[in-house]
Amino acid sequence: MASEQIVLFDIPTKEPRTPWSYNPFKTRLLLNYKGIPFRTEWLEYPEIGPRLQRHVPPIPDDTTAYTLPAIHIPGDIYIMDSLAIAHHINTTHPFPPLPITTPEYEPFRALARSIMIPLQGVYHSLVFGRLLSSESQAFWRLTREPDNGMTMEELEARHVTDREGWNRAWEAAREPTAGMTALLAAKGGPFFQGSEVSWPDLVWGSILLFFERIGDDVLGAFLEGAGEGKEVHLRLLEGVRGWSGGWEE
Ligand SMILES: N[C@@H](CCC(=O)N[C@@H](CS)C(=O)NCC(=O)O)C(=O)O
Repeated sequence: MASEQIVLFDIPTKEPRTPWSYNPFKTRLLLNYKGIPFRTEWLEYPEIGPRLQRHVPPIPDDTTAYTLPAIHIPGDIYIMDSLAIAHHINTTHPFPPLPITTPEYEPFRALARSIMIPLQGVYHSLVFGRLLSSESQAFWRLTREPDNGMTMEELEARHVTDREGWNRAWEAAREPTAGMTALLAAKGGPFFQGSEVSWPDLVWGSILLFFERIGDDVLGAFLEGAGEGKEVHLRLLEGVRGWSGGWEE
């Protein structure tokens, strides 16, 4: 019965609604990889706090108290945070296995951070301009504009429209991208552990899906920056793509 299914709370694009956000993508990939039936409940940014606050404690000491992904498991269990969800699901559904703390985990996290930080101006402005509904756009003006110290339009002008700004962002991501390529290729691919899937695959796969959802220009710039290494990222992307559904109405 539908009411007995797990519910994944995810942030939609504007109509027609599709997933795009990389943190919720991790849980979507996880549930599909584990073969767990679920349905999607879409929450625009301003709806996240009001929907979750009766069920989960806020994130301590953080200006953002409630985030997605979150899931609702029949029996009235709510879990917020992609990693907490992954640990819980690994306990309730040990098969197929999904090792989380692999030897790649810490170097992977550091590389992913170093890739994403210089790209923030690119993806914040393009998510705002291309993907979000007007409701979520209004929320981003209140939260991401102070974060970036400028309007979304200024951010886009500086990091996307201005080709020098665009090139500078991708250039800064190039070295950690080379590190990520080496880590992903180390055991022969398509996954970080070779033929076995582990948590970093779902996280990195989510980021590649996110780039793709923003646009061919973004995924294309990433792959160009990866140079000859682009094939290993494309193999991972195709390796996780089959787990990216479950939202279609
Ligand atoms: N550590 C968290 C991060 C989640 C996160 O930051 N989610 C963003 C969407 S990608 C969010 O919900 N932000 C809410 C807000 O900015 O108010 C996880 O992996 O679950």
